[in-house]
Amino acid sequence: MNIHIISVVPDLLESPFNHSILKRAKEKGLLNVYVHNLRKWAINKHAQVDDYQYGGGAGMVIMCEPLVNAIEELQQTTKFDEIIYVTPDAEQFKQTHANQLSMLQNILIICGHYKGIDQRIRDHYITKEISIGDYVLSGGELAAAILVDAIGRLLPGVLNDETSALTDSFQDGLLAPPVYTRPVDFKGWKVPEILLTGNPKLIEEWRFEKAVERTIQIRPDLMKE
Ligand code: 6GU
Repeated sequence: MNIHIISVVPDLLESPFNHSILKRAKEKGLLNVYVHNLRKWAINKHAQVDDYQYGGGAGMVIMCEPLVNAIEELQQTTKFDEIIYVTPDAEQFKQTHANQLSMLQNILIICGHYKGIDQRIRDHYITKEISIGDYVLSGGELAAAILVDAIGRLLPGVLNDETSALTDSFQDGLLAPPVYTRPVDFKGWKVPEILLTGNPKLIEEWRFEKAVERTIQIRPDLMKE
């Protein structure tokens, strides 16, 4: 999968994909991430990409010209399945989105900054708008990094144990159950006996029970869904 990202702060996206699981995904050639600096398409020698908003009000808005030029240049070599704008005024990102997006070949993510991007770009180029939650970040870069992480780890062959994504929180609509490792007794705190029985059916039932318990307690809203 190829993920292109357009940003005015590309440095923020230097490190997130170069460690752990995503690093392996890149090394295996399963994921390519291309970060493009919007200033490359700036409209003048001051590297301008944003301007004051019509109607007045604080905050700058990313202009049509540089961003559209950037998008159209990238479109000349890549046919994007989705052009995603990450912004707090959008539908909230869920595991189902990650699952769906992980099946695509080429996606482009646009990071806004300041007051966002000119609405006309949203109207005519953006195919999907995603927020990562009900809070405001200073820019879309960290949100974009979260999308890439959530999507990248789902790509076939990325995780060592291919079934492990299936047991993630949310993948079955429930939070994940508790997990334990050695030692069996730490300061008198014991690992639940059932996990030591070696009985896969009993263990599976116990995990499901705990997942339901946890979900009811912490995220009752998920149970309704
Ligand atoms: Cl995608 N961008 C910004 N700037 N803030 C956010 C967000 C995105 N999602 C939640 N807050």
